Amino acid sequence: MTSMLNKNSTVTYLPGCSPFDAPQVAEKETVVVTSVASDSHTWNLVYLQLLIEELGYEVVNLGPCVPDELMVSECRDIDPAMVVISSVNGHGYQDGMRVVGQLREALGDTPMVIGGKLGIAAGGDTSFLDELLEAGFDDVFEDGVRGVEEFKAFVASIPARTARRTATVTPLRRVA
Ligand code: B12
Repeated sequence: MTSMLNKNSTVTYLPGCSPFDAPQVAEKETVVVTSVASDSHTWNLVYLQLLIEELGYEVVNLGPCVPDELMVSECRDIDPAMVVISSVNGHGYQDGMRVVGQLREALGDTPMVIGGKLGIAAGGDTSFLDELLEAGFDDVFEDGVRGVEEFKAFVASIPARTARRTATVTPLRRVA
């Protein structure tokens, strides 16, 4: 196809319409969804992945039965905007207490939460929730106590990491 322009042509673009401008392209932040070492349940993780994607994030789902060291090393590599731990087998409290300090050491003040069925009292005994908060979680979502609506509110409250939320596309260079 012959070009409408010859090599001496000059093209005038409307302000902001030039392909040589540097557009701001929204880049989705990444959230890590993971279960803990003892827990083999998976649909809770699938559910959370879909929910968090709907909230506008990329999700890396580490899956069930994630050993502590793997969780920490993956989170360190990914440097996520948030870590969401889910456990429903009744051992989430113990697993969460064990791993949160290691995650804090690796990720600093990155938001991290845990939720699901963390004990075996079906929300009846909430005494351990404060311990999880004191150990380092930013929030704890025990079924029947704090649920998905509260989780959504938590996600909405996370301060945007503006430097990473928008990426500047390298301007195209004009070929002489
Ligand atoms: C399917 C199932 C299994 C399957 C899992 C297969 C698989 N690939 O996932 C198998 C057979 C392997 C299994 C094994 C066991 N299971 Co099971 N399992 C279930 C069952 C029937 C359904 C779970 C499910 O898929 N739900 C669908 C998902 C989408 O929902 P969900 O898991 O409930 O998660 C929701 C909430 O918890 C919440 N949520 C979860 N995480 C988070 C995190 C955050 C941040 C937030 C906001 C919300 C949130 O959101 C989700 C959607 O509403 C439940 C009972 C039930 N009806 O719920 C028992 C259940 C979870 N299992 C239970 C138990 C005890 C076991 C075993 C220990 C049994 C045993 N003695 O071997 C083992 C544990 C194995 C292990 N190592 O973890 C108990 C847990 C009891 C408790 N915590 O008080 C349950 C509740 C059954 C019961 N009533 O006793 N299980």
